Amino acid sequence: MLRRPPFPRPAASVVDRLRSELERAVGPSKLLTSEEGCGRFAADESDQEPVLPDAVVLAENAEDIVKTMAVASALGVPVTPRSAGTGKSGGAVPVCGGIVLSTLGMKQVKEIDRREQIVVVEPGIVLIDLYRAVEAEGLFYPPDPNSHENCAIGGNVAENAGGPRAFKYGVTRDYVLGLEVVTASGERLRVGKRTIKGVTGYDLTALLVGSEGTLAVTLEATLQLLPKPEHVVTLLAWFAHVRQAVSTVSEVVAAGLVPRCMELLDGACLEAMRREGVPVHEGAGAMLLIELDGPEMVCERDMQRVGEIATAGGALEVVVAQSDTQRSKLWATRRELTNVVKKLARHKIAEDVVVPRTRMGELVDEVGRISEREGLRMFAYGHAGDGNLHVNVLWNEDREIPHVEAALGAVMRAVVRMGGALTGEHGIGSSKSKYLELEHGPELIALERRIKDVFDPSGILNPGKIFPGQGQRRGHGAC
Ligand code: 2HG
Ligand code: ZN
Repeated sequence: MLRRPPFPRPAASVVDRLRSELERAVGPSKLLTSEEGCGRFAADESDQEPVLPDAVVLAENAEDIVKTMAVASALGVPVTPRSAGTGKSGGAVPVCGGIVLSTLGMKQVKEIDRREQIVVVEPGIVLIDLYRAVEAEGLFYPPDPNSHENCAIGGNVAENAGGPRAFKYGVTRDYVLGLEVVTASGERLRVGKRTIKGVTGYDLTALLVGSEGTLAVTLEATLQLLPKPEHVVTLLAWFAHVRQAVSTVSEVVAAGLVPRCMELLDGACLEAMRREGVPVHEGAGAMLLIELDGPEMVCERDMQRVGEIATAGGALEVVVAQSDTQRSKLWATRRELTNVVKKLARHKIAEDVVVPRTRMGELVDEVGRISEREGLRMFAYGHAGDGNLHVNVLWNEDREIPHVEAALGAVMRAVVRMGGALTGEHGIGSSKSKYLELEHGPELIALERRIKDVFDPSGILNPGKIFPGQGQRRGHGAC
């Protein structure tokens, strides 16, 4: 785990008042203040150091959120909004202490409209339950951050989650039509629309999606749906070299084909899978997992073409999943990858950098060079269709930390040099805030800080995230 200097926390006298005022506002059954209770809300799924909040509010409805924000705002205490806590960038870690505001108890599907193809949900709904609800109506919600069994829509909205299907279907922001939110001062607002078109005024919905809980707390999201695809086919292509796999991705795109997923695993990942007993083609140094959806005849035709392109690109073998069970197995293996890699060392960091698709080979080579130079095991896998790769760094001992820091910095600089982005789907959070300036530069960051000030003048909403340094907080618990 990488450590950082601690942020200042609210003073003990403020914490006492906070706890009693929260108890009065939401009631004791929705409030946790014990070390054990709060301890469950100290970390997310990033490698960021856990920080104990002073209080946890288990919101069950919009009123609980409004009341919590009113108390926090009056006392100037930080609030870290949280739904399922599956984030990978430390977004839900309460780095300044204060309140964790959990919305996981708000799981309602409030409305599904088949004719308008929209669904209205609360922030705590877990993605798999959302899928089930809309699929029962013949509809489809495409974003899938590869953790649909655990993650909730509130976090997906906060981080603008992406995942394997983004190449064809885009990311969470592309499906959020409107939001109901509570601002830092406890004001309840609706932004956006319920229609496909609607360009009135500033697009605050687009701004709030991906704002990592720093501008407002989501109460409700109105999401655009699509008709459920008639058919899905999944194929696997094994290559000797990662460069062949990467150029196959570009050739598939150049041929005008639009698979819904194109996932790449490099040689180091395949090695890790072999060790876990997962069957991996002998001699393979890279793998592509490609999935197409649509009308059956189109899928079959396109699958044929993808197979031909992969073979022409040097694939050792192309295998088509023969059944739903086989498909699910392939995806289960891909989903487990993060855990498989985790077993290889005591510590792991998974970045989610993006480069132009055509430069992915360059990135993978650069990762190889950095890994050698710093003496660290590094892996690259992820959403090759989008040029969005999870560069992983593994280490065991604290003495390796300077090398880990050097490796991460080198990856971030390489990505920006190639015209890419620091994060494609996990957000900046607290883990990448120190690199923000590499991509955005000081003037843009100054403007972004002014936007933050407008929404949250005392800086109580998720301080210590996105922006480098001490965050934004100005309240009297001073962080
Ligand atoms: C994925 O694509 C997720 O599986 C998680 O974004 C990536 O933690 C990881 O390695
Ligand atoms: Zn991912």
